[in-house]
Amino acid sequence: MTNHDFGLIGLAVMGQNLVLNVESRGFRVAVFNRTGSVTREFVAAHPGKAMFGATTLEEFVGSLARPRKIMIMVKAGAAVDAVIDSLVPLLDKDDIVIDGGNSLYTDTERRDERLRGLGLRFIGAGVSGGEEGARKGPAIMPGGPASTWEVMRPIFEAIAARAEGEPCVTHIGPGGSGHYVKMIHNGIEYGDMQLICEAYHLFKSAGFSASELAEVFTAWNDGDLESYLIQITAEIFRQTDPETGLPLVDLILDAAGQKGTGKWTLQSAIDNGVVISTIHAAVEARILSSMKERRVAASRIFDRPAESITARDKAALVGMVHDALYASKIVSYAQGLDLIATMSREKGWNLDLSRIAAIWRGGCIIRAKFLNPITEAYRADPSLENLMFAPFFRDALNRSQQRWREVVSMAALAGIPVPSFAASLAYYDSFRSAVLPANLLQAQRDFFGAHTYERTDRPRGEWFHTRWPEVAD
Ligand code: NBP
Repeated sequence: MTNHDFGLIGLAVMGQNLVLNVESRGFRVAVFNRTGSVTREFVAAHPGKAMFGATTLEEFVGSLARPRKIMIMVKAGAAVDAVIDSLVPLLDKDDIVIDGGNSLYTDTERRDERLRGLGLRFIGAGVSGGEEGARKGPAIMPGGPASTWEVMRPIFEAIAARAEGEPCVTHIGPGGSGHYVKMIHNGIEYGDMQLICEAYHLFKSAGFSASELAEVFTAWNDGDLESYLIQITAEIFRQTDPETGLPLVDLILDAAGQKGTGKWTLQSAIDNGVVISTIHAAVEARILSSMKERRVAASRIFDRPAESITARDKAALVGMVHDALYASKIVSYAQGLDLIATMSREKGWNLDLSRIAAIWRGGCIIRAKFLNPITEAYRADPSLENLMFAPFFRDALNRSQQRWREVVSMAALAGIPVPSFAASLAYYDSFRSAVLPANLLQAQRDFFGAHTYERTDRPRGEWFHTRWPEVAD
């Protein structure tokens, strides 16, 4: 049979669920996996589906209608190149290869250039939503030529999640922009998760039980923090360990893992001169958490503060932490979107931040009510310089800032690390400060390196140097 509409290579958790999703929308699919037993078992486990399990790559390619539409869903990195290398000799002009994994956007640009040179078409598509999203409807962030997007559009729109009636997929932009936006999505996800963990840490230190925590997060999920991550956090607090009957969360080791998209986001921010301190703190919090043995040893050596968090009024503490979390979340998104906007200008991608925020409203891990006002803010002003300037978020920050400060200072006094709350607050305070101490910094630079400085009493762009006194060593 040579009439399959869509082919997928890589039948691990994402590939399996994604291809079942595609099939369920009425497309005939062909699948292939490097380890053949995986293909056989997968096809056998889903009888009655319009699905062909190929035993060789040649058979797989031969089973697809032209132009072929082949999605690669394998481990990011060398595996993607290995699959492309073996596919290329089997393909015909205008066939479409889609990399749906979490590839680094620079790899996507390299692959795009190579395949274009061979007369093939390439799409680098970020897919978010994990296993469940892949099966029921992910958010999809495809980058590549608009004409190739148009060919893929019916399949992508059919399988994507929907929010407010619209499919959670849009043509992000050219080249590696789809994977870039997915990378920043993951960075923002790191920030959201860490902020929730910091709120949890404060509540736990104040003596909240797992069932009280479940109630707090359930209530939050009815308000302006409504989101998938808040929802699953409430569920996590409800889960007990079948063996011990204890809350499962208390039995899980506090050493976090990470795969790389957070680190790539930081590297891009540094390359572009954009501050994403909330996400930075979140990535570093995972690194510090992973040093479990060192932390245990240090906990025996270093003094802890005399103060602890005592919540005589638990409801008041919940309200304060809510505001600190909400304000920090605004800062985190402002930073992440600033990075996307900066990169868009740098690369000439012409990205539409309103559309990007709109497709994140469904299917993906960071889906949240919060993305509605972000979508609106960029729709109202596509050239919005920073999300914090949008009236909705400006007012929310002004309303929250006092309690946000109280939470960060309370945590500092009790010795509870809240790196992302604190980094967000420091960013906010720097951002809203008309005057910062960088005058002294410029003086220091001029002193030791003749780097020159501008003056407050002269127009910008005029540079001065002072002959500073010599200092003895
Ligand atoms: P994995 O990232 O665990 O990759 C496993 C798949 O890659 C298997 O099908 C494996 O085949 C194949 N593979 C490897 Br490894 N090396 C290969 C090679 N040299 N040639 C051909 N195939 C090779 O799978 P996943 O968790 O489903 O993720 C797939 C992609 O989606 C990744 O880029 C991931 O970052 C991204 N993603 C994952 C999630 C998630 O929640 N898991 C969410 C969003 C995006 P084998 O069976 O022969 O070993």
